[in-house]
Amino acid sequence: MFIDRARVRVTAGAGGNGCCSFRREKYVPRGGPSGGDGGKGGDVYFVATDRLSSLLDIRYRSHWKAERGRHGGGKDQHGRQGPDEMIPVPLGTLVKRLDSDELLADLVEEGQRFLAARGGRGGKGNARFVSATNRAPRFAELGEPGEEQEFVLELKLIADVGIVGLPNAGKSTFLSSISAAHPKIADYPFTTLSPNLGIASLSDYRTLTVADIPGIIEGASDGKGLGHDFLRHIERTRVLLFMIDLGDEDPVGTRDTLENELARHSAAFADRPRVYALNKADITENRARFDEVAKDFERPFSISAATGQDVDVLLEHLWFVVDRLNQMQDEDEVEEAEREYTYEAPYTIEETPDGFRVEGQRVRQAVRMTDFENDEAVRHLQHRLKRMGLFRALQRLGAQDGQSIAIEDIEFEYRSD
Ligand SMILES: Nc1nc2c(ncn2[C@@H]2O[C@H](COP(=O)(O)OP(=O)(O)OP(=O)(O)O)[C@@H](O)[C@H]2O)c(=O)[nH]1
Ligand SMILES: [Mg+2]
Repeated sequence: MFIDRARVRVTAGAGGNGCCSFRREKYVPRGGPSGGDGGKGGDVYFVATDRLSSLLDIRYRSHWKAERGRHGGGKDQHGRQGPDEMIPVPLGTLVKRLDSDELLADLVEEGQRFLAARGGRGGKGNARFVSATNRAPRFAELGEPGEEQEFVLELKLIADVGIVGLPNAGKSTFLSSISAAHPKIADYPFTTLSPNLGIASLSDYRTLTVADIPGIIEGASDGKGLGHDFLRHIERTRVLLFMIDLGDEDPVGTRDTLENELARHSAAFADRPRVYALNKADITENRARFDEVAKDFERPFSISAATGQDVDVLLEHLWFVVDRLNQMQDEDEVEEAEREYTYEAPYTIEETPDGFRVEGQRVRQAVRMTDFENDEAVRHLQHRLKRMGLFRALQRLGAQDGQSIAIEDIEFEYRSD
């Protein structure tokens, strides 16, 4: 089964809790704090691999989780980091945000990764909170929860050559004659229901990846036949191979139909080089028509996908066109633009009917890592928020004593002291 769209939920590992403990040693009357830090939770990544060719595996497993970090221990023992979780996806996978459809990543190279959810930070043990004013802190941080995200994955095959043609033109027959792929072949229209990829081997270790897609008919872009959605699989091929049956009653009309449907699907095809193959030349009547049909096409190739006749000549030409385009691209490749860093305030403050709501990664993290059962931990949180300038900012906004300050799912009262 070929699956080219899938929804997936990922949950990164939570950080381990920091430990609160004190040294107990013989002959040392009062040992200092010795609670170790929790380990960071595992991250979740999407990783592109050429071992997969569809998103089928993701369909079967739609929720992926990374392990949490271990908790810190006494005697300054730090918890182990949770291992990262790698989700393998096929080359050509687009990662989009579920709610907005925003494109986040386009994984096209073997091993390319995208950080899908970040593991939570490990909580600090009490040993880390020793200060001049507090030599024996009796609290530790909790581990931060791991991020949770939902994505839509979409696959766009990556091939050098995309074959377009009416149903029955012989597209799948051609693919099976040049590669080890075994697409279904039959003498009825719409035999191919989903794209097939094949790799053709030429001499000297040269290869071409070729995509065979379902047949296109007039009106495909209005949903006729199998529609035209599968055309996105050849959106990023280097060359379009038009496969036209030499026995076609109106080969030029067929080409115009194909052109029209391509144009209606995407403007991306407009400047893509085209190569024309007139197929089924093994049939005697077809061979007799070749000269007449050929004059309306730019440099057409006469082939027989079924017998393999002149298929190698066509392949060499395709390779030549692809290779030239690859070289041109290498020359064009500009230096990757330097990444821009924008300053982001650590939080935003929004007025609410009974006070203020504070949002931001750092404040959220601080709150989530606080053990609210422990007064000392809560005081530590207040101290951190103060250092982030939060109380001064609230004051500037006119916060009054007794007003509610909401962060994440906790609320506290504002006091101006
Ligand atoms: N004589 C002859 N028959 C061919 C040739 N190529 C394909 N055929 C036949 O044409 C019919 C259609 O071939 P397919 O390869 O399934 O055509 P397709 O373009 O993939 O068709 P769809 O998947 O339906 O779009 C089959 O019966 C093939 O055996 C050829 O070169 N010569
Ligand atoms: Mg087919």
